[in-house]
Amino acid sequence: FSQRMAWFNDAKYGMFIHFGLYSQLGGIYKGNDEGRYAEWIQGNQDIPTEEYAKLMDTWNPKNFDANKIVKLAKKAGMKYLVVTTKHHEGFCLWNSEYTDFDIAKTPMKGRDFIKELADACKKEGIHFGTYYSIIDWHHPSQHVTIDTETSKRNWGQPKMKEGKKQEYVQYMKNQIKELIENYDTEILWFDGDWTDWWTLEDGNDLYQYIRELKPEIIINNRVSKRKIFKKDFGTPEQFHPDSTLKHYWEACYTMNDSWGFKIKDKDWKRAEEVYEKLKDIHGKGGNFLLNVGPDGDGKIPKESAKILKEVGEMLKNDRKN
Ligand code: FUL
Repeated sequence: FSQRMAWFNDAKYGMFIHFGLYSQLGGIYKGNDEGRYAEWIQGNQDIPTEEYAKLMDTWNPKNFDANKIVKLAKKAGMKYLVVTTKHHEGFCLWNSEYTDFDIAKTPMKGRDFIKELADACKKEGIHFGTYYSIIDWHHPSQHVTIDTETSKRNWGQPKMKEGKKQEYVQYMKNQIKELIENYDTEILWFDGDWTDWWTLEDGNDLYQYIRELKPEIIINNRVSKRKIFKKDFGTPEQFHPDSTLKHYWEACYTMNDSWGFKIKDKDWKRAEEVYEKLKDIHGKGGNFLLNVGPDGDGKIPKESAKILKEVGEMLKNDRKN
């Protein structure tokens, strides 16, 4: 186990990328800017799935430049990258054989952002990882019900339709196999484990399935119930432990307040603050996964790029001294 984890433990600092259909909205839908996380806009603003899916027609991030992004990560001193291949919205950034809700059915057809990133990483010597959400607001197996207390639809807890779970688990397995076989992903970073219908046993089973497909892959603890499951690494989010832990862990943080690109969010952390966090996390034995949210055009916000480069400079100076 520790051998398998060695590169990850040495890598210490990585880039998280949140990108999807939501990126073109920048947190504003039909003039409404409600909601903290821009990648949650469908849920925050209760947009019906069919209506939301129309965003595919206008999704045209033609300036998405994987080489540029990976070079920026490298310059920032990062050693690995994790990209949202499918967030809660269910849209796939790669050309998947198992769904039409993917990049191949948008104006970007002919391109495959996961392939582009995987190739760019290989070229630059950056380790490549993939985020994959267990909850899926688009897949027909799941539906969002009305919460009796609030009378609002509960997007955080989609329900599994009767008799549909096996079909969906197979869908996940098929897609994960694609990510492993076609893109050679080195980390599977799951999310959405909190949903009621996903059990510890389901998580263990999926973990075993992946381990057999690619023995050396690294899988985060959200593959199962994160509160109980700690393999291969823990995933504190927007906080980190104040001492060392017995298991591997990686703290993920946003650079402003949202993961997905959000026009109105100007609450950028200062480079010094990011640097301090990084030092603190590393001192406690953790990894640091720092997020960027490319905009609707596919570009990394200039504020993020600036912070990343500044922190990169500070790290370079550390090495000199
Ligand atoms: C959370 C998600 O709900 C957020 O949108 C984000 O992806 C964060 C890293 O994980 O659970």
